[in-house]
Amino acid sequence: MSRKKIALIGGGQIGGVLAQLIALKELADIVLFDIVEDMPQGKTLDIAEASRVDGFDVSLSGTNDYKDMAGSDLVIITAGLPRKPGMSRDDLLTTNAKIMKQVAEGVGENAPNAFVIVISNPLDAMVTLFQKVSGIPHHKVMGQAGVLDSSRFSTFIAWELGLSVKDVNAMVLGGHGDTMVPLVRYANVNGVPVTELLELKYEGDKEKAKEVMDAMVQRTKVAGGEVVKLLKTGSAFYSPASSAVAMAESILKDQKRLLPTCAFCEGQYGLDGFYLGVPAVLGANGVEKVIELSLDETEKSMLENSVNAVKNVVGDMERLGF
Ligand code: TXD
Repeated sequence: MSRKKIALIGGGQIGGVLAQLIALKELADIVLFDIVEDMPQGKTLDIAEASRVDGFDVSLSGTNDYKDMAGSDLVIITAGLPRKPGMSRDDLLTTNAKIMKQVAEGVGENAPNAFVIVISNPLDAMVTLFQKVSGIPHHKVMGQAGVLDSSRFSTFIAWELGLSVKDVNAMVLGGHGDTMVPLVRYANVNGVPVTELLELKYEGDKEKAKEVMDAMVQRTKVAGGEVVKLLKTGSAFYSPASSAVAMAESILKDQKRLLPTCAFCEGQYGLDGFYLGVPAVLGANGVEKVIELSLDETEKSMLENSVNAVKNVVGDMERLGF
């Protein structure tokens, strides 16, 4: 098996952690691109110099030239500004759309056969723009948000129940904004519904159990902002990197994991020709299938609300000329 190559576009906070995680997992050789001179070269040199200690055999290089991403199997994009306290993800639209357009041209020209995972915010709009400008087929272009939002939800559930997070399965659908849809009904711990475990914990007090679940759902929706507020100088970067690596691994190793992915819908969930966070099978062909779950009336209306929020941002972007 020949070695895989991953290009990381954006060598900031998330880009740096991505490079280190990919190296530790020996998932692929790494090219880290940024417009800032010397910085990606410095970061990759630093990570490479840990290779003896950590025992990984991958090649790492930093660059300011798009040509160096030629032949990449997969590209992960974090180029763009992160939020500052008080900002919504949508506030980043104009600045990051300009950056994403440049990036899409660079990737489209130099790595047209790669799979692409976009991380930059506002996520749903940035994935849409990247695909349109790069011309890379829809099934190869996707966004990372749902894996992280679901991991956050799972973490809160594990803390609340005092159980291992390894056994928690919870999924968040919809756009990567405050209208995201954590799926309460499907959340479980090794198959046991979380709603049931909460009722057991609160000795049959259904109201209390619901109150606690509602609070976890709410915390999940604003979890990105909670981190931004604490960090003060940027947004979450460890967990978004881990989440994108899980998606990359599923594609490069053809694992066929069912992961919440910002994927192109063609009729699913009543959406045609539109990117949204949905459960998708990720394998050697990229987004191999979008799974359409049955949703109850409340879930449907929450998802519709989220779809409208995404449509508004994408509409704003188009009105701005992107
Ligand atoms: O789950 C998710 N999808 C996210 C997304 C979770 C958290 C943060 N998320 C978003 O990722 C965040 O709102 C930002 O839009 C991106 C990247 O976040 P990061 O924390 O890594 O931001 P940094 O540290 O500012 O890094 C951005 C880098 C920086 O080094 C810039 O020099 C570079 O992007 N940059 C560019 N690279 C390439 N090409 C161009 N044009 C360019 N412009 C800036």
